[in-house]
Amino acid sequence: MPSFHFRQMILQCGTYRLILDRPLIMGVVNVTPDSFSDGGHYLRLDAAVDHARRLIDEGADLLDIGGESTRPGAATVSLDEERRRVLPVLQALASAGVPLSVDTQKPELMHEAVAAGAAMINDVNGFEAADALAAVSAGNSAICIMHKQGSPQTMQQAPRYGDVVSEVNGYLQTRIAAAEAVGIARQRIVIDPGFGFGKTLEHNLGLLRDLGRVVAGGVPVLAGLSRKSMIGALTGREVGDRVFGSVAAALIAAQRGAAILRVHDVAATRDALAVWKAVEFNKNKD
Ligand code: 7PJ
Repeated sequence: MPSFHFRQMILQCGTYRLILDRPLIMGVVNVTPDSFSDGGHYLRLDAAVDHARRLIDEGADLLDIGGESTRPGAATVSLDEERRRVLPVLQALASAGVPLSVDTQKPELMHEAVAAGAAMINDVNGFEAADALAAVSAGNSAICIMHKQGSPQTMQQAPRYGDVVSEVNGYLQTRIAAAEAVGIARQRIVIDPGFGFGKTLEHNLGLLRDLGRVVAGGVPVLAGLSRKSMIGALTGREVGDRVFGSVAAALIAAQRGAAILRVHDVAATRDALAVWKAVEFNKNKD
C-alpha cells in the first residue's frame, strides 16, 4: 500500500459520478481580459472555448471556467459582466464531454450556472456570501469550498496563523457542516486549502507538506498550485515560465492524496502523473 491511501471516494458532480481512485486534472479556463488579450468580447469567448477544447484534448478530466480574476490585488467584476463572460462559454462547452466547473463567488451566477448545466461550483469565498449555499443546494452539482484569509484585495498584506493546517482544517470542517445543514450531500463536496489565498510562502509550504492532514478529513481535496507566486518565489520565474515548478507541486499534492489538481498546463501535468501512476498503482502488472 502507498503511504497515502485513496479511499474509493465518489464525487457527485452534476450528471457525472466521478470515481476518485486516481487524481483528476482540472484545466483552468480564464475568461478575463488579462488572460486572453485581444480586441473584443466575442473574440475572447472564442479564444476561451478553443483553449478549453485544447485542454480536453490534452487530457483534462474537468474544466474550471472563471470570469473574475481572484489573483492578489485584482479588481472585482460586476454580476452582469461576469455572467456575459462565463455563461456563453459554459453553453458552448455543454457537450464537450467533461464536467464543467464555474469559478464564482456570486450566488446569482452560481444559480444560473447550475441551471445551464454546470457540474461544479467552485467558490474561493467558501460559499460565505448570503444565499451562496442556498443557490447550490438544489440539484446535483458538486461544490468546491476553498479556504482563504481576508479578501483578494488585501489578503497578502499580513497573513497570520497559529497552526496553518489546523486553522484551515477547522474552517473547512465548519463550512462542510454548513453545506450539509442546507441539504448538500457529502458526496457533492470538495474542499481546498486555498494555496496563495492569504498565505505566506511558509504557510503554503506547510500546507503542501502536510496536505495529508487535510486529505485525512475524508472529503476529496482539490489543490490549486499552478503558476502561483509560491512557485515564482521558489524558482525565481515569471508567471509564464512556472510550468516545471507547477508540475512538481502538482505531483507532490497527488502523492499526498489530492483528488483533483487544478492546473493551467494540462499536458505537462498529465505526463508527470502518468509516470507516477505507473510506479504507484501498477505495481503488480508485470
Ligand atoms: C484557485 C481557485 C485555487 C480553487 C483560483 C490562480 C488564482 N479555485 N481559483 N483553488 N485559484 N478552488 O489560479 O492563480 O487554488 S484563481
